[in-house]
Amino acid sequence: MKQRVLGMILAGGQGSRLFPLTQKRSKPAVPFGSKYRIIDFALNNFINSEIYSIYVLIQFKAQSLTEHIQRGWRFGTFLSDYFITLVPAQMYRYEELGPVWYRGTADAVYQNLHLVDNYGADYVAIFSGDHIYKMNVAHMLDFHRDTRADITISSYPMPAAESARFGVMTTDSRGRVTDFLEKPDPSTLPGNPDTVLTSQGNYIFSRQALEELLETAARGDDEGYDFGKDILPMALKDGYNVMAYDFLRNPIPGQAGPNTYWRDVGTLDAYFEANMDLVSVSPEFDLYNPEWPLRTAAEFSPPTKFVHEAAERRGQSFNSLLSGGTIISGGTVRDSVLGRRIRVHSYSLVEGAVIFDNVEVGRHSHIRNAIIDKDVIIPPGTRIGIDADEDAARGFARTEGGIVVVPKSYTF
Ligand code: ADQ
Ligand code: ADP
Repeated sequence: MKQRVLGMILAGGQGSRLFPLTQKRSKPAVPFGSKYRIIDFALNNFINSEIYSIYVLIQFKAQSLTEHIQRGWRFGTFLSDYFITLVPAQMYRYEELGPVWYRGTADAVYQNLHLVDNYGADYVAIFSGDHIYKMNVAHMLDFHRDTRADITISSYPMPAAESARFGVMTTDSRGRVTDFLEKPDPSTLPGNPDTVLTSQGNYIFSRQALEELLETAARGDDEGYDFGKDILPMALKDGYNVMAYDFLRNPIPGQAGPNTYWRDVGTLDAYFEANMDLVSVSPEFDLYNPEWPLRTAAEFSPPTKFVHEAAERRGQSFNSLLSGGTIISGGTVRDSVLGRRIRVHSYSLVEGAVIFDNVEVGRHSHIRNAIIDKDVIIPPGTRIGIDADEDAARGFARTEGGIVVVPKSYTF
């Protein structure tokens, strides 16, 4: 009989370091790359790997994510094994746990273990909804089966100096995990290594191991509700077979060479850089691979238009991504990622900017090194990212890397 694989996406993250982009939405709902949201990449990884039964676990500021998924990620109605269903924290175990929301990543799954049971899953793929990458989950699943693992963690090498942001593991020669430390301070790493093997926050569990570990953790006295902090160290202590899957060996159809691209986009600078990569001449991350289609919630917007009325009112754009509903009339856009329904008026210059949906750039404006969230009208003659004092006077945050952020619905 065909083995049953259930996909779960952890999508409750606050993304506090992305503030103010996460002021009104969770991190997985943050727009990325003109027409996508961060969660689209995790969803596409499942769909392109033929995992069609997916629960998306949400809780924090989930309205935007909910609307995105309902608008764009619907299956038909009569195939019961094809679903992408949102699972908000709903105190399903109220009688047993009292009034608690999801207390961590493992608790989010624990509170929904009945879904694993109802589905009759043999394997549960529990993936983070926070990252930009492509991953053929079917290949990781083969590895999980071949090594008879109880748990497989997808892993990625990182400079040791970054270890405080990740789960860090050591493995034996066959890839079996021998030790797992959640976010260790680099100075405490044994042997002072240059690189470490980090967890990508993506796990495949055999069902029995998942149920046993989550039930055991729930019965324990220690307040432990995270996969990285609590469940994985416990699994090692209890002798489960925990394997590290090498992400760099993950084959993506239609893509030559190793699969090296994986970005956390956890900070505004990292987020900005990842967008800028897309508009570079040879991006590391390819949106145009027809063998790995990247779906999102589409909208029926009119085509993008460029209006050139005179030599000095040249509507033009270079090295940029644009989506529907946009009119570049007499202004210039370069090295920028623009969302939908953008207007760029005459004599204005937008360079090195990430602009979300519904933004109007008035005449004679100049925008540089900026992220502009949704629904903003920029009046004529405005400068953003040009003069630090002007930006500070308007209350715009400026990142370490010098990126200025204009929050959603800001009024000038
Ligand atoms: P963190 O970066 O700390 O470490 P975490 O905040 O646990 O990640 O979020 C992991 C995923 O779960 C994200 O997709 C997030 O949106 C989601 N999430 C967080 N809290 C949730 C909740 N209460 N309910 C539902 N979803 C929730 C983790 C691992 C590390 C690993 C890094 C890789 O713990 O070991 O190295 O991810 O980025
Ligand atoms: P600007 O202030 O930059 O000069 P406008 O908004 O006046 O730009 O528009 C300039 C040109 O852009 C218009 O003459 C028209 O050709 C085109 N344009 C503007 N709005 C629309 C629209 N809604 N549909 C199609 N074309 C439009």
